[in-house]
Amino acid sequence: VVQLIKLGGSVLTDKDGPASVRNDVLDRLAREIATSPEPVVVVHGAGSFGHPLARQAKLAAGLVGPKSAQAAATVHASVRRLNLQVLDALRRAGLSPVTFSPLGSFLCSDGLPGHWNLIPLHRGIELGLTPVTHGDLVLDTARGLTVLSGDQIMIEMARFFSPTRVVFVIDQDGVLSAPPGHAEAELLVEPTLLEVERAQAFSDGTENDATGGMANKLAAARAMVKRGVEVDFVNGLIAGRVSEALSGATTGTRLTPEART
Ligand code: IP8
Repeated sequence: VVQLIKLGGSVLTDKDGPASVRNDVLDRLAREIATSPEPVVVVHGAGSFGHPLARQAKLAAGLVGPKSAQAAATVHASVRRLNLQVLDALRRAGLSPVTFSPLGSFLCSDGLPGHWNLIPLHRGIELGLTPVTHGDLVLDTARGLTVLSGDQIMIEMARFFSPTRVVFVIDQDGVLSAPPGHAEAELLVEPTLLEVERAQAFSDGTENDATGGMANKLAAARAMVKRGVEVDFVNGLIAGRVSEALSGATTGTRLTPEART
């Protein structure tokens, strides 16, 4: 049995700032992941290493102009720089992380991820390695290239691994009923899927994000819960929340398959 964790790019980086990592946060999160009683598969977002340029060059729509290929290569290289820093932090925490790159393995059709052979990741876990992957540019049969979010990758992973738990590490205390700052925004602790759907509709299109931000994450979470997986959202900026979630405690928002309606 494994646990799946998505480290949000907005936690690892300041999404609206230049491409730089919050090193203290990354190191602490790596140490918290290392306390997991079960093997962990780590997926991370792109944050400021991917979203600003991917949005600016409209890469989600594919190879739309003469400079698209070059922009795609730039974003890919940048995301890999972030990925190396994640590997370094996980190694410092005592784990043995290895990256399985989506760009070399995934073929999307019009934005929808196709098959990815995850057996090598499974074998890696058996050998004591910690598989790591990330949101990235991937090849697409209709668009040439597209932006594949780590959140989409989580759905594929959950399908294959049937994890005990899926944890989304974000930069707020959990899922809010309305976008942060909104007068009605309050923390949903154990929401029904209907409440999650409402929160999703509320956040749609409100963010500076190449892959749909919180709305996309909530859509991914709902898809997983419907298949019987428990999904947690925890604040990665607060020490201890991730290790507690990995040990089974509720520290933010928990979506459970029992609370479906
Ligand atoms: O941060 C986006 O991945 P995400 C990947 O997981 C790029 O949504 C290249 C912007």
